[in-house]
Amino acid sequence: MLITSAHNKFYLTGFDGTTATVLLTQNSQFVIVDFRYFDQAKKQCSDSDILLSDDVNHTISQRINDCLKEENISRLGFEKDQLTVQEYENFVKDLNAELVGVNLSELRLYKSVEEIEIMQRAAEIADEAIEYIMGVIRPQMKETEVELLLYNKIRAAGAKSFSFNTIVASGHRGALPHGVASDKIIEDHDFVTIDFGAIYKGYCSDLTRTFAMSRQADPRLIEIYDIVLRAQNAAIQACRSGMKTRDLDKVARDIITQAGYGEYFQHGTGHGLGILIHEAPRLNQVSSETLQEGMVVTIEPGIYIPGLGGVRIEDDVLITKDGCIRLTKSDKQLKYIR
Ligand SMILES: [Mn+2]
Repeated sequence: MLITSAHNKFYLTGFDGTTATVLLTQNSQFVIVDFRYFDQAKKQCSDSDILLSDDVNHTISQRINDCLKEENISRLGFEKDQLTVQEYENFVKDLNAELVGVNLSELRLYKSVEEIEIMQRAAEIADEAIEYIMGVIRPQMKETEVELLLYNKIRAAGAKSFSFNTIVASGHRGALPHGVASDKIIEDHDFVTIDFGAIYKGYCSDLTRTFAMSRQADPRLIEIYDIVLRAQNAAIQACRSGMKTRDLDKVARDIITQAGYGEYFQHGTGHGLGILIHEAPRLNQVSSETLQEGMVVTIEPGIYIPGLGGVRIEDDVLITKDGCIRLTKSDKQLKYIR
C-alpha cells in the first residue's frame, strides 16, 4: 500500500514533515524522503526503514520499484481519494505494479488510549482559551482581534496552530455557520459565536461557544440559545456505542424542529475528529454508520437566522459503551459578558 496523504503518513509512521512517500508491505514499512527530511524521518519513524530519494538515480518511483521487486509485489494499493490525476498518471507510468484504489477513511475511526490522552489535552487547551477570551472580550474589539488573542493563547499552551480557520461571528454575522473572523466591530449587545480548535501533537480539538455581550441582547437569541442548548445536551445524553449516527442527529434535530426552528438548522449534528478536523463518522440525517466505543465525535447543533444572528454550541465527546465522555468541558450556561 502506497500512502501519500499527510494525515495517514503521520498516523502510520509518526512523520509530520511536508514531503515523504510511505510504502507498506507485508514485512516492512518504508519512508522515502529526500535529504531535507532524512534526519527528521530517522528520528520520528523509528519503526520504519528510511530510504533516501533524489532527482537523478534514486527517484521516489525507483525506490518504490526496488522495494516491489525485492518483495515480489505485483499489486499496489493507493489512496484513491488523495492523489491528483497527474500524480496517479505518473505512478501508473513509472511503477512496476498494478495500482488498486483503496479508501482508508475508516483507518483512524477508533482512537487508542494514547490518542485519547492527546485529544483530551487538545480539548483542554481550547477550554482554557475560550475561558480566557470571555474574560477579556470587550465591545469595539474587531472579530480578528479576538482571533489573534485566541491564537496567542493556544500557542502559549503548546498547540501548533488552529485546527481550522477560526470562526468569530458577532451580531448579524452569527447567522453565517462558517463566518470566519472579519473586520467587523463587536457591538455592545451582540451575540458572539466562536468556533475554533487547537492542534496538539498532531490531533485536533473543535469547540464552539456562543455568548451575549450584554443582558440587553435580542430576546429572540436568548430563546434560541435555550433551544440549542437543550438539543445539544439531549444529544450528549443520548449518544452511546451501538447507536446509528442518523438517530443521534435526529435527537438534536427533533428538539429544534419541535421548537419551530427546523429550517434554520441545515447542517449535520457533528462529525468524527482526530488528526483531521473532519473525519469519519459523519453525524447527519443520511449517515448510516454506527457509533462505537473509542470514536471521538463533535456534537454541535445550531440555529441560524438571516438578519438576526445565530447560536451554535459544540463539544467533543469520546463514545463509550454506555454513553460518552465529554473532552471539552467549558460551561454552557448562557454567559453575559457585561
Ligand atoms: Mn466541528
